[in-house]
Amino acid sequence: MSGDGVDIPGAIAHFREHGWARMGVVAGDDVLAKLRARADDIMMGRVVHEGLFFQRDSETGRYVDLVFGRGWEGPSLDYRKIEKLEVDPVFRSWLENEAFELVVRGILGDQVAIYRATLFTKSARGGTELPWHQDGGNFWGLDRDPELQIWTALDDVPAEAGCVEIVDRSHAAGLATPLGGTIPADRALARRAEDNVTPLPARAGEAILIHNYLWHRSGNNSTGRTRRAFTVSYITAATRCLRTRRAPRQFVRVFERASEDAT
Ligand SMILES: O=C(O)CCC(=O)C(=O)O
Repeated sequence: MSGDGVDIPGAIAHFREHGWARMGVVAGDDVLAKLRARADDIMMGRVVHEGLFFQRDSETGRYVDLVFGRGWEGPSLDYRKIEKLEVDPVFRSWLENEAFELVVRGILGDQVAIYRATLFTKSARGGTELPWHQDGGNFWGLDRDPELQIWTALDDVPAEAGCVEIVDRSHAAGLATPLGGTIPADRALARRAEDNVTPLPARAGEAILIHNYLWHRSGNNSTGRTRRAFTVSYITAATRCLRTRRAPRQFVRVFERASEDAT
C-alpha cells in the first residue's frame, strides 16, 4: 500500500486532537486474503514461529474469566490474542507498508521500532469482551509511554462484531492510573465513559490510528462470523525496556529497509 489516497496530515491532526483517526481502507483484497490466511494458519498450527504469545477466548466470553499462561493449546480459531507477529513475514510486511511509514514517521520521527504486533480476534462463537483500557503505564515496563498504535480490520467489523469503542479525546488527560491497562470501574464512572462512547465500526482493510492513552474497549461478537484485527504499537527507537528480572527486551526496528510492497 502506498500513501496515495490517504490524507496523512489530516489523519495526524485528527489523531493529535481526538486520540484516534481513520486512515480509510488501506489493505486491498489480495493483502487481506494473505493476512487472513496467515492468521488462520498460525492459529491452526500450520505455520509455527518460536516465541509467539497465544491466549484463547474465555469460556464465558467475559474478560475476567480469561486464563493466562497456557500459550498455544492446539488447533483452534478461538484464540483472542496472538502477540509477537513481527516475526511472521506476512504480518511484518504489512506493518511496514508505505502508508503506515508516512504516518508513523510523521508522529514519531525517523527512528522507529515496535513494542508489539498483535492479532485481536473474536471468533464466530462470540469472542471475549475487552474492557476499557489504556495501553501504557508501569504495566508496559518502558522508560516512556508509547503513543501510536495502528489497528487494521482484517474482516468487516460492524458494531455487533465487537468493534473498537472509544471515549473521544480521553488521551488528553493522560493515564487513569500509574499502572495503566484496565481502567478501574470508579474512574470510568467518574469520567461518565458510558455516556461518551464512540463506536468505530470498520470495513475490512480499514486502518485506524489509536493513541495509547485513548480509553478503548470492544464487546463480544454476535455476527456468527470471525472478526479479526491486527494492531501494531510503534515506538521511538530510543525507548528502553525497564524490566530487571530478565534481560531487558530489545525492540525490533522497522522501516529501515525499503519496505516490500505488501500490496
Ligand atoms: O481489536 C480490539 O478489540 C481491541 C484492540 C486494542 O485494544 C488495541 O489495539 O489496543
